[in-house]
Amino acid sequence: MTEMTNEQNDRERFIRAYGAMILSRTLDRKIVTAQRQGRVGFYTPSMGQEAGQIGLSMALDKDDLIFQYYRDVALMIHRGVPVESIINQIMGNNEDSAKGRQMPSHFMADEQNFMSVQSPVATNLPLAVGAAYAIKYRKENKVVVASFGEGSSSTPDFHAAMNMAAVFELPIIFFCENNGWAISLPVEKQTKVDVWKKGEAYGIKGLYADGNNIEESYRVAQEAVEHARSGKGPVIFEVKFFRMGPHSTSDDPTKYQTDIVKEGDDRDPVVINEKLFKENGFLTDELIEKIKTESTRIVNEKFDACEKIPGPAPETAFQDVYEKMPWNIREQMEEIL
Ligand SMILES: Cc1ncc(C[n+]2csc(CCOP(=O)(O)OP(=O)(O)O)c2C)c(N)n1
Repeated sequence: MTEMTNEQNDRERFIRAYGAMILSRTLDRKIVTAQRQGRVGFYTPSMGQEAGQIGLSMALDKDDLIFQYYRDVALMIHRGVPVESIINQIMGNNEDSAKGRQMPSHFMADEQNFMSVQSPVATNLPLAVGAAYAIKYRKENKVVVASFGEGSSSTPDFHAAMNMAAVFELPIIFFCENNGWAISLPVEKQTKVDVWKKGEAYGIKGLYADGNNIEESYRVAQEAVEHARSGKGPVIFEVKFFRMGPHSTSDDPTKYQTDIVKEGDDRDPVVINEKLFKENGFLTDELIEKIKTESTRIVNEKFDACEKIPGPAPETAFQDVYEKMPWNIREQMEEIL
């Protein structure tokens, strides 16, 4: 009986994971197409990185804090960030929680504990360490996740954050999303060793998973989260997968990349996980079709609705910084309004 229930729970958990992957993929494709049509300005696609992100998300609790980077759309979707809040941010319209003051792809989501993405790469890592310090100081039962690409491990911030997290034995998971490229720089020119192995130099537990495999990423993520939550200190958890899109919509990877994984290839995580989930009985062809059709409907409807929302009013550019607006800022505001 218990076994049946566990099996059912597993099935539901993995169907939900697959659903998040398809919704994220559908949204990604839609935004890139819309950018090409001139309907949005810029985007950093997350295509190819869904499975590893979702595996981690499955192991986290609602109250955990995420200092994410710009390519974490699947992680956001799986944690329950509404599709429209992602689209509103990309469009910088009046419903965007940052009121269009951030570049597209610089998401935040208060309710699901996502901090705001920062443009300079890896600057989220020391901030995440600070949050983990606060959690330990207050004896809260939360963990912090700080995500970044393998290229970002070449920054001073990465090393400072790793060292400080280790010394103070903080509840943080450094989540390295290795997609093989930092814009046009391949990973071989970035680092001589796997990023997770760098944990050893700091006294941090290092873990690795195949980021194309939801089940494996989830299993290893559980170990990472358990370690950090139980007071054993930080973890560096690396997943590897392929960057299937360009670095951003301003990039043309065909200028420097010969082997590009396309949708439907056998290295596409959607194809890989569909096969695995069909083999173990989690998914059927009918269910796959239903999930894909529903995702397309949701994304198209939400996109059209978000496009009708007007841009933020000019005075919003002056709000949310000062409790009492200084006279010189007020003067500037009055000049343009
Ligand atoms: C400190 C800093 N240096 C350079 C850049 C320009 N830049 C933006 S994204 C990027 C590549 C980052 O690669 P990686 O960390 O591997 O993540 P990916 O984009 O591949 O997911 C670079 C160099 C930046 N934003 N910040």
